[in-house]
Amino acid sequence: MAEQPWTGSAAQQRSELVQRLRTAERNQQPIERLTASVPDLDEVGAYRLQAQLVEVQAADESTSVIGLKLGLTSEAKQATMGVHEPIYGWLLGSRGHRGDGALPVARLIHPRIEPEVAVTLRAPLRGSGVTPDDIAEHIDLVFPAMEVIDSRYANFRFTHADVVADNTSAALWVVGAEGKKVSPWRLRDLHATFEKNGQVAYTATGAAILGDPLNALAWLANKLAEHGAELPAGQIILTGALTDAVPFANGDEVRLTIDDLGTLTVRASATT
Ligand code: OOG
Ligand code: MG
Repeated sequence: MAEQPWTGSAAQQRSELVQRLRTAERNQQPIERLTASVPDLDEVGAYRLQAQLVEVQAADESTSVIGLKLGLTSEAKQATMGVHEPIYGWLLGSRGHRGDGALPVARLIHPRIEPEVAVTLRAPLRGSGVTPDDIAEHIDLVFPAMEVIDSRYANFRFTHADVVADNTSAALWVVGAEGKKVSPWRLRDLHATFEKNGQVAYTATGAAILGDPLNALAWLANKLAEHGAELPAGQIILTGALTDAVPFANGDEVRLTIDDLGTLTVRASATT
C-alpha cells in the first residue's frame, strides 16, 4: 500500500535536508543554515536528521560509530557560537585515531581544532535521573583528546537545531594513546594548556566543562535517555571543548598538556 502522503513528504524532506549537509561536506562548499528554509526544525527533528546523516556518512565510509561527543559544554564555546545549550553527536571510526600524529585537513571546509578530555566507562549507563555520582562510579579511563570541527554552514553560523542536525560540526577526532585512571572527582581541577605552533593559545581547568565534566556526562546520559539510548561502555566519549577552538590549517601543530593525563600533539596535514 502507498504511504500516507504526509508521511512520504516528511521523510522526503528529511532526506533532502540530510543530502544538503552531506553534499556540502563532499564538495567542501558550505551552505546556509537549514533553519533559514525550515524555521520550525525543532530539537527532536534535528536529532533525527543527525542520526540519518551519520548513517549515510558511515555507509559511505564503510565505518561505524565508535563513540560520542558532547559540544557547547563550556562558557567559552557557548559565547563564541551563540548557542547556550549543550549538544551531542557521534564519532565515526574512519575519522580519527589514537595518539600523536597527523590529521588530514585537505578535504575540510574551514577546520578548527579544540582541546578536550575523553573518558571511557566500565559499564553502560542508562538514564534518566543520572547524577554526577553515578558517572563517577562508571568512569574507567581518562584521556587527553582533541576535536577538529568543520561546520557545514557558512561562517560557522547556526542555531541549536542547525548544529545538532550537522552532527555538531564533528569532523575529526584524536584521543591520547593511553588512558589514565584518575579520581573522577579530580577532573574539574585538572589544568590544561593548549598550544598552537609553540605559543600558548588558551589555558583552562576541567571546571570549564559545565562546572565539572561529570555534570556534562550526566547531562548526556539523561539526554540520550530521552532518545531511547544509553551511554555505552568502552567507547570514547568527548566531554566538550575546554576552551575556544583555533583555526587548523595545513602545517599547523597543536599540543594539549593536561595534569595527570599527559601530552597529545597533532599536526594538520594536506595528505589524506
Ligand atoms: C559546535 C561543536 C562544539 C564542542 O566541543 O564544544 C563542540 C561548533 O562549535 O561548531 O564540539
Ligand atoms: Mg568538540
